[in-house]
Amino acid sequence: MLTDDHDPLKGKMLRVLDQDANVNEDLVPSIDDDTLKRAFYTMVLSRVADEKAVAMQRQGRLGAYPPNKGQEAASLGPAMAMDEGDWFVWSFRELAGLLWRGLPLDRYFLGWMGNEEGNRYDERLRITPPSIPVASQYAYAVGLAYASRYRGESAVTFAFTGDGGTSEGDFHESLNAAGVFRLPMVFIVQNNQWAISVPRSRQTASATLAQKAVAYGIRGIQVDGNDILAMYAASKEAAEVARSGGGPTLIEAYTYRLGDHTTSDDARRYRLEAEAKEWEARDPITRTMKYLYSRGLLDDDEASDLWDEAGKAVEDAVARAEAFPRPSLEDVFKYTYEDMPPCLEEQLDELRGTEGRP
Ligand SMILES: Cc1ncc(C[n+]2csc(CCOP(=O)(O)OP(=O)(O)O)c2C)c(N)n1
Repeated sequence: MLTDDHDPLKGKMLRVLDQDANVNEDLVPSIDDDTLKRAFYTMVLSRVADEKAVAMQRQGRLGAYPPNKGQEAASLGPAMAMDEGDWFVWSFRELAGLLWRGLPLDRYFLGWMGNEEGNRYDERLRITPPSIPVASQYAYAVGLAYASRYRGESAVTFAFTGDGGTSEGDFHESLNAAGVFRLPMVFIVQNNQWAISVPRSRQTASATLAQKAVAYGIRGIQVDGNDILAMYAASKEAAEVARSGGGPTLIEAYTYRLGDHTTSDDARRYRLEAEAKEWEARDPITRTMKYLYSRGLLDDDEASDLWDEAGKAVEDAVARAEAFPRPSLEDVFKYTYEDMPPCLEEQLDELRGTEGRP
């Protein structure tokens, strides 16, 4: 078992593919060539879409946005290890995984443009909406996993949060409950080294985040989060354990946020540019590309075509999102209560009276 051979308490991290594309042949998971190429394209698509979203925010076409740049492999590996009926409970920085699960990109843009319709997904995708209250998604992920088992389904629930999320009560309560009930779950912590301006060293005195699993009696593993092969292998094993009744696993994806926390942030004010530069050399996309080159599965021309294809797909998705009807005023009010209480009706009436005014 990878979790036995990579004990976080012994300081072992799982890595299969290093930044120069050397592979540990003993650990390479079985992934067919087409799937590998599709994984590369998905990361490229995520990167192009992410950069477009940042640019659109600057142009006033999209609201505050949390960039994913550098973290593509950390959500894609788990998504690749999922079965169709599994649950993908995301936080707010998991675009590559969402694309792999089949989320239409125009929905993604629409959601960040502030239109709630963007967060209304096809139920068959089994993707929950983004969760901004940090780690709160872990609580309902536990509920989903409990319900799946209660109904006799074989679904595994994959739940994401960040390193900052591990300091929230929801994180601890959820891991505790998942451990006690041996729920079919995979918890992924995207340790991107920063929670806004709080560095990982100030988040917890634990040497790793993966070792927090020990306290809850569940498996834990620290994985190179920029290594798509390692993220897939660890997630696949965790999913198999969960599906066969072996309980949850905590995966710490050791990665880095190359961009700002959100478009409202300026990371240069609290972290050294040299640090980001160092991590740029570990970029998951470059690393996967080098690996595909070395396997003869990709060359410069084909790679360039894939970036072009992604560019077109992003422009099409943006056009569809921008052509979507604007939300109505009522939308702001009508989803909290089944019957709108008088205080909200009053506010809605008042707002209707001001409609059209500058
Ligand atoms: C409960 C809660 N507290 C504070 C915030 C404000 N906030 C938004 S993101 C964030 C940091 C989250 O850091 P981390 O969990 O490491 O994820 P990352 O943003 O780095 O992906 C904070 C404090 C929030 N959204 N929810």
